[in-house]
Amino acid sequence: MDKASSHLAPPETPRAFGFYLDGGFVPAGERETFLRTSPGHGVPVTSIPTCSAEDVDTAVASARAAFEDRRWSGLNGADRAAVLLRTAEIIRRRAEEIAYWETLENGKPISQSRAEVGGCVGMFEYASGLARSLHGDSFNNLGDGMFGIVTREPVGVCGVITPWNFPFLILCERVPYILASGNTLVVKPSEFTSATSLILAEIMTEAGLPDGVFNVVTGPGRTVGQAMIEHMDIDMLSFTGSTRVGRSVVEAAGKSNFKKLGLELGGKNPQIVFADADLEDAADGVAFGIAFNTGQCCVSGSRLIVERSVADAFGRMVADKLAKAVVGDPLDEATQIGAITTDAQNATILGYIAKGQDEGARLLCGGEALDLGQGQYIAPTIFSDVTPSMSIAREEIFGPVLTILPFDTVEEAIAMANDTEYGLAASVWTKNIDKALMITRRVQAGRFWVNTTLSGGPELPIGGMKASGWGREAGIYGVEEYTQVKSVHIELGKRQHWIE
Ligand code: TXE
Repeated sequence: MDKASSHLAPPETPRAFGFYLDGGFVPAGERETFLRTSPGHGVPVTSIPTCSAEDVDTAVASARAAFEDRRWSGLNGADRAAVLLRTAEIIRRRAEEIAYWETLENGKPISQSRAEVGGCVGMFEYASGLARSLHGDSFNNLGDGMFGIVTREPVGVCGVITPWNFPFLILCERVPYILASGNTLVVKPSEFTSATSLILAEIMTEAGLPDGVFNVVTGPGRTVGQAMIEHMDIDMLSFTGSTRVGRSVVEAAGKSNFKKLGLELGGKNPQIVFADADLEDAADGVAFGIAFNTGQCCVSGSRLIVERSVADAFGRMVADKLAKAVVGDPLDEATQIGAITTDAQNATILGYIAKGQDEGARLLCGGEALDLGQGQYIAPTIFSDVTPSMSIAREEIFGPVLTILPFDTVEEAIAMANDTEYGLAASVWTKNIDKALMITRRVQAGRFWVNTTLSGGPELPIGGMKASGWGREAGIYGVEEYTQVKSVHIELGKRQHWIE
């Protein structure tokens, strides 16, 4: 797995993982195992235990014990920071291994996996500083007889349920921030992409994280995930996935212990392009925004809302760009667009492409599965002659499918951008600062890009408005989400008696 060895290939036999409990791997033993097939190669690559609801109980008990005896929350911020920094160092050292398994299970290009792992190093490094700088507030204005302090405390045992589209990145956008304030964790990765979450567990133990602070249970959402969302002893849960399951997470929280929730759900994100934009840059950005990670991004720019005077020409520019993108073996360094991660998602995307044609939209490019001799691939696809009511313009497709909607006025562009149940992300392309700021203010989205798209880093928070979710991850916002605030009132001097 040396980066220099240019001919990466899938393993000859699947790598068997255990799940992770109390500082060590637990082999599958008598449990069933799930054999994950690489979507880019069609061969089995990993074998993952199917945990039971009892395994979830054991993992939560381990995280609870680690929280209650304060082996992590009782450390000072500097000691927690040291563990997070050592984790960053080890991720950097094992980056090639992590990228390899990420690409095998997910189907994303190896160059992209490497870049994502690099981004995850930054998440741990940044969060380490926050472990030291997190603080509360004080009120010295309550008169001579009273002093007020607001402290931040960790919430307790946190559950994290992640999807298959960015298994390692989404995990690292949460875990170091959750750990910074002293919480303990039980993580459930998607059943399709568990390997890199398990590797992270091993790395954190090596970095000095006390046993029991970070546990990973593996298996399907409907059993293992469901046991977590209903659990009475998980204090807060971060869920990233479909809006449908997000709804059941909210219901389960209401029926169990009212656990605090963080939700990052679907998106149908607008890319608003004005005629006065640098159209070369915008075409590249729009192509990237829809084809990056084969469009399997909650923040992918799937609705192109473009000024009518340039709409036809701009659509062709984006199509020309996409025609040059290299679709192929995810383990090949040159590949820019990899495989579709799951069979179900492949069927969903092809279903939407057929539906778009049935509804009367016109294919500008793509529109078909690509036969590369192995794995499952779909050509980047653009639809024009789309109307706002078509399902391809309204529903999250989660694939490389772009719809073009022309507009005539700024007000119309804003209305179209907001004409969705979602509010996760949006981009605007214009050289006019007035228009750029007006759009930024009025379009409802948790993440916004001006003359770029899909950029990010540990400083800026992640999350959505409307049906795209609740709360924010990453940055100082991500640390504060996983704390609870306590108001402390300190009376000074002799008490004025209520009963004389
Ligand atoms: O998501 P699920 P799926 C969207 C996207 C995609 C669709 C379906 O539109 O086409 O969702 O993808 C766990 N209780 N997004 O089916 O099922 C599951 O095991 C608790 C957008 O894969 O929501 C996995 O770990 N957990 C999204 C996680 O939830 C349950 C990313 C997500 O899976 C559960 C992924 C249950 N009852 C898909 N059922 C984004 N916002 O990035 C499943 N899970």
